Amino acid sequence: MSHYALECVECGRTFSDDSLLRCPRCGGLLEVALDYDAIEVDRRTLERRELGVWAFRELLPVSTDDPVTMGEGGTGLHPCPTLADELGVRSLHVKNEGENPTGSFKDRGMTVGVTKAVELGAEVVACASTGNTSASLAAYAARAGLTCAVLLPAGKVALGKLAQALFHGARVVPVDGNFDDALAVVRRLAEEGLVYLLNSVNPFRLSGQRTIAYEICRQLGWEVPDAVVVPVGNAGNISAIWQGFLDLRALGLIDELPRMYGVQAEGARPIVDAVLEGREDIEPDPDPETVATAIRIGNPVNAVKALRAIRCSGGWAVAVTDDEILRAQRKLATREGIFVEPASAASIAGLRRLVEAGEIEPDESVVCVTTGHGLKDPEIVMETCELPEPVEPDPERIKERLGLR
Ligand code: AN7
Repeated sequence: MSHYALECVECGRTFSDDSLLRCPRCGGLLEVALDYDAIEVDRRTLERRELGVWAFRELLPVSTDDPVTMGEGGTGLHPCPTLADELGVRSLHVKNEGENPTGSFKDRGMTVGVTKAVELGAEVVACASTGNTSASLAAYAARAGLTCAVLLPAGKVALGKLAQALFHGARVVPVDGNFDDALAVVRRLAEEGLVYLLNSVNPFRLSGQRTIAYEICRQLGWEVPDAVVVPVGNAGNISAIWQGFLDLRALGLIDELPRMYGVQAEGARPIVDAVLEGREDIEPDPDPETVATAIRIGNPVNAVKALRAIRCSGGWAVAVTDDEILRAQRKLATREGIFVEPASAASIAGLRRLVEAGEIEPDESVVCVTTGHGLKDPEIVMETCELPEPVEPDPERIKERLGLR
């Protein structure tokens, strides 16, 4: 007997065929449902292992001892007292996912998803992407010796991510359209059996991303923060993190659950609107736009799950402007030494709004998940930095320039 099944998030039926990417009965999304009675883990065992995705192997839906891995997870949970003070909360930690092998949280999903692809005998793996998914998949496919196909919204992917996808040898197709258009095409190719899909409709990938919650709890000594703030695009990550907390509680490793907060950009906010209007599904936005290209998504496929996570946890969703995002990005870099990409900074900008709105209270503890590294998008940063003119290597001139007299 396996320690997991695939469960339809719409009709609740369960299946044991790992090759499924939708419910064969109703077409709904599938999620990994762990059989908690079949899993034995305790805090001591987990604490003895080096932190990382595979430290939680009993909770991952694969059986191999030989995963496709590069040491993903084990990212820092950094206390940010200066920013906590400024934003008005008792404690703020940043879970910095930019520290993963390819620079984003996607690696947690890909190590599990690509391991499953190999197990299933896939030859071509594929995704649509705003950038990070393609960078991660290209790297893991290279490592596994698989052919990788990626569809990108033309002209809207940050330079670092594009360089990664190209350099790892993926077949890159820029598409005249946005992420949602590209995802629709690649889902079709998957249904025709031409590729194995590794977008966040893939339940195995999201299983790997649950380890963000597992790690936060372990790093806090099995204390659970009051609030977890997550940038939202396709809405897979916030759903996965919530499910991770549910897993740990079901296994008796934690007692409490956090409130989950989603943050979107003003120009791409279907989840925020659905939360404000109390709806259970979103109205797609055909024309999303934001400087945070990673979350420039108008029709998030995991919306139903994310809305459930936000509602069940007692959380909320907020939108932030591009200007707020860029200011938060700079603040995190200059006050705390943490360089993240714009989409990641949305969590910090969102926290400010949530505190102002009284959603998060001054005596509470908060974890913001910063999802990708600042070096992913050097161009956006250089637009606001001034590169000084060179001077001769003369100590006097240089002292003058540095203001050191
Ligand atoms: C840095 O790469 O969708 O809500 O195709 O790169 O789980 O989609 C990226 C998403 C947040 C949103 N932060 O996560 C892709 C892609 C960063 C991201 C998100 C993304 P989801």
